[in-house]
Amino acid sequence: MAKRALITGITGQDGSYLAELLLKKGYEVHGMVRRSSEEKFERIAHLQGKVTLHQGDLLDQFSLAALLNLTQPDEVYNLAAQSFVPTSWNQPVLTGEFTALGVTKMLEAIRHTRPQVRFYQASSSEMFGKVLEVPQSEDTPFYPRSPYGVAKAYGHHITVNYRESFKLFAVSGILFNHESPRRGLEFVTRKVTYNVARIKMGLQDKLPMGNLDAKRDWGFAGDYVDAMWRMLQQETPEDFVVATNETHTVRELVEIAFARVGLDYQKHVVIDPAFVRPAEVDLLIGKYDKAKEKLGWEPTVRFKQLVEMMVDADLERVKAGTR
Ligand code: NDP
Ligand code: GDR
Repeated sequence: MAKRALITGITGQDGSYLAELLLKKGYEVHGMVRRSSEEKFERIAHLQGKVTLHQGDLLDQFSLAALLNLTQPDEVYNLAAQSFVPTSWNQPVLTGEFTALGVTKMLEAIRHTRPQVRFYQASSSEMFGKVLEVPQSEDTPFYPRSPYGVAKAYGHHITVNYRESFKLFAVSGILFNHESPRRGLEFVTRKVTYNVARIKMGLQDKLPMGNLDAKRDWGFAGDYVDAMWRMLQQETPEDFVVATNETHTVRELVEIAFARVGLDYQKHVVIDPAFVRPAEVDLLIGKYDKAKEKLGWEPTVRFKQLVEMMVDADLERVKAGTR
């Protein structure tokens, strides 16, 4: 019989790639979606009829338990969250409700209705924040720098705690930044590649940016969802760092993106303090040795290739008049 998976956050970047991967592997895929006055499921439009969508919300614990009862999943991937770091300073309480307590609500629902489930929690390199070690591994202590990072650290620890307290198969993937042409427009990679395409097409001239010196370890989302799946196929539940072990500045990102369309970033990028954060994560670089050894996982797309893939996709979209 086909394995069944339930994905929260299926309408997000990672949810769409994970749904594709699981369908390819023969899974029956269920997704939880929030009710909205207008249904905007662009990222999974091509999967219509192949995945089953159910209304539910991380804030509503009974909706989670009901969904587990209804779908009887073998695996649950908890990808839903308020995931944009700057918003977490404007809406810290909501971020805590979704991104932190939401995890406990799901774990409680699993514990009481379907304890045999294998559970994946979307943890983040933002938990390392003001890093205490370079590069960062599963053993590096956390020092989050935003309400989002703090909320993710809670979600991480409660997942470990439920594994240890109730013997749940619950794992946490500490994923570093991962991007794709499906990335939300406000995140820095997509913001840059989309605006580069618009500038190239003569639709605007300037690109306002924040801190160009921040360094990130950027990978491809398609690679990272494969690591999530591999974590749930292990014999014993363990946590893993998923990264590329390369770090680049936002300035390099901007330089490569503009160069891809034959432009000089210095003529177009302007610094706008509105995009500078109250507290910054200056340097992230992940050590994925454990994932390589135990999961047989490695990234297939490197930084320059990733940026160019995104610029090319955005050029096509802008030419076609879509986003
Ligand atoms: P997105 O922001 O693209 O997607 C977030 C998803 O969560 C959307 O489907 C959104 O639904 C859903 N969601 C938000 N709040 C709720 C709620 N209260 N109830 C139900 N669903 C909700 O994120 P990504 O796909 O990029 O990331 C997936 C997960 O991985 C997130 O938890 C993120 O924090 C984490 N992560 C991401 C990394 C990255 O670089 N991408 C790195 C490390 C961790 P809707 O469409 O309705 O808004
Ligand atoms: P991040 O991603 O905060 O790392 O969180 P984001 O792409 O928003 O920022 C990366 C870095 O770029 C700098 N920056 C800007 N960022 C944005 N968004 N807009 C700008 O104009 C800009 N200028 C400079 C930022 O200061 C920052 O240093 C992402 C999210 O996906 C989280 O959910 C996830 O957990 C982490 O990655 C790992």
